[in-house]
Amino acid sequence: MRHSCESYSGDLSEFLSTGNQMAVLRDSLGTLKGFVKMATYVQTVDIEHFAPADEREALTREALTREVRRGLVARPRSLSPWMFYDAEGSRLFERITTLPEYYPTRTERAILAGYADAIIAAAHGDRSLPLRLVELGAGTASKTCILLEAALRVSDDVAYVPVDVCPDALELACQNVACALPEVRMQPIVRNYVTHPLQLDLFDGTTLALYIGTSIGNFSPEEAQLILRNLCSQLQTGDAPLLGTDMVKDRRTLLAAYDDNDGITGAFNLNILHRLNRELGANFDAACFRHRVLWNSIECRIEMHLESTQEQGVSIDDADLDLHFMPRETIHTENSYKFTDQGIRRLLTQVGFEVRGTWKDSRGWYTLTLACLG
Ligand code: AVI
Repeated sequence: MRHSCESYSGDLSEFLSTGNQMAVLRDSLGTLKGFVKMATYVQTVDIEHFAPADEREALTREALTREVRRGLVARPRSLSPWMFYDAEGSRLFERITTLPEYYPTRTERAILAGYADAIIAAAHGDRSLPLRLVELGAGTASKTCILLEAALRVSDDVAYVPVDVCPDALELACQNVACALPEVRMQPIVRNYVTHPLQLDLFDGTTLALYIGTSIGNFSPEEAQLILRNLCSQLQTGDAPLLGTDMVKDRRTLLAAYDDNDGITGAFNLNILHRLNRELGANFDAACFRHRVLWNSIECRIEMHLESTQEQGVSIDDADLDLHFMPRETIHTENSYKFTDQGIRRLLTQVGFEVRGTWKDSRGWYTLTLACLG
């Protein structure tokens, strides 16, 4: 930057990165008026299928109603983990990711920080081609910027396609990336990639498909296969998926990660009941349920449940349900599968991928696996 009242003979564009804008204010005679204003980069992002808020609310209520009628009448009772993520649940999840006991987020971030250049080099062999990063379940994209920065170090044509069921999360992801890395072209997609397989535009370059954050662990092996098979069908030779997985480790560490001392994960679990009170006119007394976590070593998964502490009746008016809970009866709310190297390899080869590279932390608690079409 230089003093605005002095003349400048150089080329002002040298101050700008690709795509940035600058307003140069002059009077009608063309004399520089005394200051140069640099505007921040503005990118117009079309969020595909962005339904109006009331339409989205109605769809969510419908899905909630369907899910409570299915899950709370069945034995054993269960509710699907997508129900955690209303505004309050998403806020609580963000807090979970910073808890000392919840190691997956910071471990994955550290692996990305250490190996982002190596991952990009392995995924993007031909640097002359444009690079597209597609991210399933993008959330706030806080870790993705590490990879996007590495991508920008080798290519000046980088696109980012965050895919998420939640338009608010997508908007935040776009804002975060646009602020930090304005050179990246953004093409967000609102989609439930589990129920509605992704349909990517044809791309003349390399696609790196990110499925990180160990989100795959919240699906059964059959569902996980289906998600990856759908992803595989959208990729071309030379493209690569990058999968983040939490690994099997000692039981104490695993249990603590889902049952923290401050009770944040408990509040996250119980929020499902508050959500049903708020959105479906239910009358759950959350104080009469407790957060329960167990390690299922046969299925290789952490399970979260809500356990009724007493005999009680609950009604959910908008779903026309009257429920009766016995003491210690549970609602199964989440599975979080943990992986082994063989398990990851098996899952990927079952759906048509081959492992191309793996990156781990020093304790081997978490793995990032880059694959390619087999
Ligand atoms: C989003 N998902 C990968 C988290 C997990 O670890 O399974 C959700 C979570 N549930 C409790 N704590 C975190």
